This record gives sequence, C-alpha cells and structure tokens, in this order.
Amino acid sequence: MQKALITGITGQDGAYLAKSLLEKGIKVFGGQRRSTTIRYWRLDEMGITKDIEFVELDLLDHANIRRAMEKVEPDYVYNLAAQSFVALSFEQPELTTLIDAMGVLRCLEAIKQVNPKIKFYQASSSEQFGNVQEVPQNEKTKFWPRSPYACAKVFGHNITVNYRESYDMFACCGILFNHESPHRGEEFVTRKISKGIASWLINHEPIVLGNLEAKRDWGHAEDFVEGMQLMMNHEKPDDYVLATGEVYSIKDFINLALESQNINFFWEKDNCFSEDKKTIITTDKKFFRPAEVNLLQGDSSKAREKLGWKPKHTLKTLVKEMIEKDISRLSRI
Ligand code: NDP
Ligand code: GDR
Repeated sequence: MQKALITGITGQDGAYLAKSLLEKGIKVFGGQRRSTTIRYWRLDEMGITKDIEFVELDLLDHANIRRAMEKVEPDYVYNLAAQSFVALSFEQPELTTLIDAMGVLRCLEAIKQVNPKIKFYQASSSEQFGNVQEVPQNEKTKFWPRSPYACAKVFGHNITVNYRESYDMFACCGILFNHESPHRGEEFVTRKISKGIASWLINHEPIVLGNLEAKRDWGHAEDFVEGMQLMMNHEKPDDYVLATGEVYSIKDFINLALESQNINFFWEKDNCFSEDKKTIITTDKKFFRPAEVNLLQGDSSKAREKLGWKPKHTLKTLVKEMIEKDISRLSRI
C-alpha cells in the first residue's frame, strides 16, 4: 500500500487531498502541530478523521520533521502546511517566514537525509506573482511578491527547485491560484462573504470588508487537489500553474452570492443594501493591506496539456455551494 504524508492535514487542502487519496486506496498520514484544540472540523464533516493516522509534525522543528519521515516512511510528502493568511503575514512576518520558507527547507533536508526517493510536493502560490509582470501569469512569469507571505513562498519555491536540480530529487511546485470551498478558513474573503450572508439572512448584521476592487482567479479546492496528485504521478518532477483563467472582483463574488439566494440589492459606492435599505456590505480601512495584489489571472495551459488537468467546477456553482453549506451549518446551531 502506498503511503502519503500530508503536512497541514487540518487545513482546507489537507482535508480535500486526504479524502481524494483515501478514495484511491492510499494510506494517509496527517501531520499536525501541537495545539490545545486540534481542528478536525473539516475532516469530521467529510467523515474521514478515523481513516487518517496522525503524526506530530511542526514545520518549525527540523528534528521533529525528520522523526516523522523516519516513522512514516512515506512514498509521497505533500507540504501543505503554512501560515497561509496574507494579511496576518504583515503582522507576523518573522513567524510566517520561519514556517513558510524555512519549513520547506527543513522538509527537503529531512527527505534528503532519510530517503531522497520520497516524492515531494510544495504548495507554491499565485501570490508569488504579486505585482504582476504579465497577464495572464504562467510558470515563466517573473515573481514580484507583495507580502511577507509571498516572499516566504518565493523562497520555498526556489529551494524546492534547487533541491530537485542539486540532488536529483522528485520535488515539484504547484503554483496554485486561489481555490475555495465550503471548508475554506473563515478569515478568507470568500468564506467571510458566504458565512456573512448566511448570518445576514438571520440577523441583518452588515459584513465588513476591505478592498472590493481586487480581482482573483478563483477555483474549487476539490479540482486543485486532483492537480497536485497528477504532478506527483507524472514521470518527471516539474512546476505547474493551476488556475481557471477566469477573473472576478470581490464585488463580482458578492453579486453572485446574493443572486444565488435571490436577494434583491443595490450598490452605492462600496456599500451594498437590500431593497428595503438594510446594509449588507460595508468596508473598513482596517481590512486593507499595506501592499495589495490587485489582479491575478492564471494561464494553466502547461498543466492542461502535460497533465490533462481541467477544473470541473464553475465559480457560480462554487459560490452557491459555499453559501448553502453555511446556511445549513447555522440552521443546526
Ligand atoms: P489552511 O490555512 O487552510 O491550512 C494551513 C495548514 O497548515 C493547517 O493545517 C495548519 O494547522 C497548518 N500549519 C500552520 N503552521 C504550521 C506549522 N508550524 N507546522 C505544521 N502545520 C502548520 O491553508 P490551505 O489549505 O488553504 O492551503 C494549503 C497550502 O497551499 C498552504 O501552504 C497555502 O499557503 C497554499 N496555497 C493555498 C491556496 C488557496 O487558495 N487555498 C493557493 C495557493 C497556495 P493548524 O490547524 O494547526 O492551524
Ligand atoms: P488571498 O486571499 O490574500 O488572495 O490569499 P484572501 O481571501 O485573504 O484575499 C483576497 C482578496 O480579497 C481582499 N479583501 C479581503 N480579504 C480578506 N481576507 N478579508 C476581507 O475582509 C477582505 N476584503 C477585501 C484582499 O485584500 C485580497 O485582495 C489566498 C490564501 O489562501 C493564500 O494562502 C494563497 O496563497 C492565495 O490565496 C493564492
């Protein structure tokens, strides 16, 4: 039986990837860091917590990572763990760098020492393109990171390529554009909107956001974890962009979300109201970032041609799925 070790098992992608690997008959080991309350809500909702073998794994501790590799003896390591919230990286730049940059190096070193034949996936990000140098962005587009998070991810990306070239390791980077789901963390804008609207339907509390003009290329996490596996099962390790190629603003996302629930609304600048003039969306400067990434649009031709990857979900169905899940969660409280 093949064995996969997933760092970041308690996160959005960790949960979707674990589910998909288990369905393919792969034994899943979930790396989790010590916490007073381990967050299994995603794995529990998917009904897979009991099928995963958990191992202590903190990206801040090299010896701990090495022990996890020795204990599990994995065929695949998917490094999904990160301080993944861009806004927080401006408040905790050093911690973000220790986890998101040095953590990758620690994983690669541990693999090199324990068994260099272990295949390694690094969760690179479209944030690395930041102040985009061309539209759309592909694997050859120059990086221009705009946050401590993105700077750390650029290091993680480059060191993965370097270990592949230096030590002939099977190490690949998936440069993934934003992907969302009903299991997205609540701090990210799409989930803030879906949960916010589900609550607004009950209590009419306005949702307070930041920059509504930023544009993103949003896909569904379920599609993206399939792409990760295609990279790991390809004959040659390489780096690939995964993206839908379609771009929407935060305002567009809100419009789709409200339309999916048949809510009549209108905008006055950055404020959105229901037809009976109740505020649905408003903004506050505190949610703006010191440096913004205004536009991301991915060109995933390479993954489509070489891996046969293609997203199945549309943004419209994703938005509907997210809101409906949040409504059903609230109705159970
Ligand atoms: P999440 O924020 O949902 O999950 C992050 C995971 O990392 C959690 O399981 C968290 O554990 C874990 N983690 C954080 N710090 C450490 C640490 N020091 N040691 C071990 N584990 C740690 O992220 P996503 O699932 O959305 O993203 C997965 C990866 O893909 C991340 O690396 C992210 O940066 C990257 N990415 C994500 C994209 C997206 O749109 N979702 C796009 C491009 C890249 P805990 O539960 O303890 O907090
Ligand atoms: P992002 O996702 O920074 O793209 O990183 P996020 O959802 O946090 O922000 C997207 C855009 O929305 C704007 N925005 C707000 N964002 C948040 N979180 N909260 C708000 O209230 C708000 N209002 C407006 C932001 O300014 C930004 O422009 C995600 C993460 O998953 C990263 O780990 C990953 O690498 C990238 O996607 C690709």
